Amino acid sequence: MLKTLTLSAAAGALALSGAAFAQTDHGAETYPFALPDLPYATDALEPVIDNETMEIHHGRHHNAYVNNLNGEVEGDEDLEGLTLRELIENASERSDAIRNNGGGHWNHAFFWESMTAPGTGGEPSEDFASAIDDAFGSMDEFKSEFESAGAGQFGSGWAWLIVDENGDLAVTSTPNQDNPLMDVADEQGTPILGNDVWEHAYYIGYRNARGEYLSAWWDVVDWNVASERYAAATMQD
Ligand code: MN3
Repeated sequence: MLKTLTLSAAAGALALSGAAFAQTDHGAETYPFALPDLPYATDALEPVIDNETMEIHHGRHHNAYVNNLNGEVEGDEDLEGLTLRELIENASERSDAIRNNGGGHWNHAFFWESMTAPGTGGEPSEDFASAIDDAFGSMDEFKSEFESAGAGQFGSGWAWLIVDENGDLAVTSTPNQDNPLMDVADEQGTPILGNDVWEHAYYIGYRNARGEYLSAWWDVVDWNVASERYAAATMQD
């Protein structure tokens, strides 16, 4: 039985000096994987996302992905030596359990850091804002395309803003716990923002109204984090 959930995830910490937030490279994490603390209180995102949803989503759903992933990796010397990113990016070569639970762990760790209390998320950087205008025409058109991707994802999955292989911004979606880092994704790239459109992400507050959740979600997006991710993604290219 694994009792390592409180183990520090500091191995994956990426120090960004001068930044007002603590962005973490969860892909650098290795076995045994650990549930990261939320970067805010469970009620911090109200009224957009309610306290009960956050408690269950983080404490039960995300925790289950972490536990299940550890259970799958434990005892396999080849897998135990891989980072989370290495485990998921070659998803086509992994078991469904690694793909689903590894993706679930990465996606949720990324998701929590994509959000902040309403009204505190700042604005996109100049570079990021102009890239959004170039790719989509305007911020409003970007939001509309992202919401459509989330609403149009049949069943459970995620809506994403990515930097694609050409260094351009693009909107895409993935089923289940897949993400654009995976070789199985229709459109691959570096995630900048991701929104969880599984019913467990919104059903208490919004019931079946996924579209209302998607349009309300912008109020809790952390544009400072997204801008830093955009800068890092385009610096590497
Ligand atoms: Mn979820």
